[in-house]
Amino acid sequence: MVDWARARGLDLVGVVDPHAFDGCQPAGRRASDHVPDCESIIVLGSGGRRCWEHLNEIRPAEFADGPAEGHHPIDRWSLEVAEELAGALGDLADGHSIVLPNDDRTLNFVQLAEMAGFGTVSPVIHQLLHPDYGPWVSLRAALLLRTRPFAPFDPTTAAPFEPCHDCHKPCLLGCPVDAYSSTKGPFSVCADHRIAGGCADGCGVRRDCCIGREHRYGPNEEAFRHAYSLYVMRQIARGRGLLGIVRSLWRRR
Ligand code: B12
Repeated sequence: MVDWARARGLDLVGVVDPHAFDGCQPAGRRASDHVPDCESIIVLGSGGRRCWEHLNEIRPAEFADGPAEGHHPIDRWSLEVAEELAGALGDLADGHSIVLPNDDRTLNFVQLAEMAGFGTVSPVIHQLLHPDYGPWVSLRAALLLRTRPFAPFDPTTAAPFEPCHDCHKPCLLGCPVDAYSSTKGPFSVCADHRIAGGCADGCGVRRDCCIGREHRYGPNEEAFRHAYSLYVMRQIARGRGLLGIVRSLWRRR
């Protein structure tokens, strides 16, 4: 399954026990809200530049413009790959559901990724840090199954990875408005700054993390992804709220 997904640009694949995941999620954000008798969650993601390069090779026209309403080619691709995987699983995927990170009823993908064994959620910047890719990880889709074709990731078998423990935290200095130290929370501070034109080409916090710097997205990818989050921030600031935006992006084909 890993080689199969890798050939499609999604090189991070893991399996999560939905009972363990649901046990730490609020009502409305659980796997069982999508598939009541869910028995496994297959999580797909990408690290570094692989997914972007793959998509630009096979579908260059889709990246000619920046992000816009109803246009997120990476989400569309992720949905296609997850659907193909469900198809390949045949009867084992009967009654499945696919959840994307930008869906209106999404799941907490950062938590899912940690439970899938992709890395550790930073206690400093709250992003998932992969041992090689650091924060240059994008979480792409979750395939929820009513069967258990693969064993879920078992954290007791993995080597400990505590990336921020002894770090001098240069990431925090990468933010010109000190968003991660603000009592207002990172988003309002970050959003105010970015909507005013700050940090126009990328996130300094991500760039300054000690891990995975060689896997930083290329300029076009970084600009595209960063423009997407600015687009969402602007919509939130205009009062449309998160739900309205993600709903408008849903199942964009
Ligand atoms: C909505 C959203 C946003 C919104 C948040 C709006 C808000 N707070 O109201 C905006 C557009 C601002 C945003 C920005 C960014 N985001 Co964002 N975001 C999401 C998304 C799609 C949904 C979050 C959600 O509903 N979670 C489910 C609920 C139950 O969990 P929650 O903890 O209550 O959700 C909150 C947090 O997830 C938080 N959040 C969202 N993004 C990020 C990023 C960081 C670093 C942190 C600390 C928190 C955070 O906002 C949510 C709503 O309040 C997730 C994907 C996902 N489904 O998890 C990506 C996701 C969490 N974001 C991600 C990233 C990378 C970013 C940016 C760094 C992108 C960028 N280059 O600008 C910025 C960081 C901004 C900052 N200052 O820290 C990645 C994290 C990857 C990783 N390695 O951990 C994710 C997983 C997307 C992905 N497909 O990989 N994001």
